[in-house]
Amino acid sequence: SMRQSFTSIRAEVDDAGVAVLTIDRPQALNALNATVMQEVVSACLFLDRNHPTAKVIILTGAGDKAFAAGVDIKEMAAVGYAEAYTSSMLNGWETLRSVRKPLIAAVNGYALGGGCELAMMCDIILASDKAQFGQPEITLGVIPGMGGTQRLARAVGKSRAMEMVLTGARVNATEAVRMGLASRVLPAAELLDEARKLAGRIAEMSAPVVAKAKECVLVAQEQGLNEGLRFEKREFWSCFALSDQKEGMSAFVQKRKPEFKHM
Ligand code: CO8
Repeated sequence: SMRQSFTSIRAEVDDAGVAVLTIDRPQALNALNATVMQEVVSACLFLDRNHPTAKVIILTGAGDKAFAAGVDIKEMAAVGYAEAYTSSMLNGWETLRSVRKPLIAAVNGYALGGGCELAMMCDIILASDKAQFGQPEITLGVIPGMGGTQRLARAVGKSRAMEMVLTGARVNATEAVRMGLASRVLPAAELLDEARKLAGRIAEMSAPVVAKAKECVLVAQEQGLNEGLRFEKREFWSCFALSDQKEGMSAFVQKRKPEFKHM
């Protein structure tokens, strides 16, 4: 349960159905060590599957400097190839792909390397005016290993992704929004409140319909147009099997606010 004690993240769920997970290693700029990975993944899976009142998950970093300054370099430095390969190093993060509830990254500072990749695994990125995004792996003699070469290229296009991945150059929040990597820049002091507002608006919608909409947009990133359109149409039709579709449409006809039962 969420009562399990975490050592490297904080977790809370509010009455509006918004869960906030905070990576809590500010002294290491929230570097993603094995414990952080295990705790973020297990908290997300728990919230997704066993916590019906949590509707949206916000991921952020403790302190005012970093979302996450990457995978923990001190933990990774001495790993050999055989160990990295046989232990499927960093593969645990891939589990986040199975989370049906929306994930919002509230990027409050550095999102570098694995931190940038973790933000890109989320469905929406909100950036504070202090946010800095980058894939500095090349400067460490490695390449991005948590989806950076793939998701960054899809998010910002080949040429800009190449520049970032081949040089390690960082982009600030304004540039990130201009490139399409993040949705909005917010003053640092307002970032979490705005993320909660956004999450709260989504939390009012029908949870199964939100999950369908999320899955369809992800298919647009992962598959071709023909498959995507076919997938979308089936998901669209399937909404008519839900009581929330009847509620949403009859509320419109009756000129009242819908009250979704999330089923
Ligand atoms: N890992 C471990 N510790 C870190 C990390 C990190 N990624 N980032 C920062 N820290 C630590 C620092 O070592 C320092 O600790 P200490 O006080 O013990 O020396 C503390 O956090 C504070 O950092 P700085 O003193 O460096 O703070 P500055 O404000 O001077 O600089 C920077 C901030 C620019 C963010 C700087 O810390 C930095 O460059 N960090 C590393 C960024 C980076 O290269 N990230 C990518 C890591 S690699 C990765 O994420 C993916 C690898 C994928 C491989 C796939 C294999 C399968």
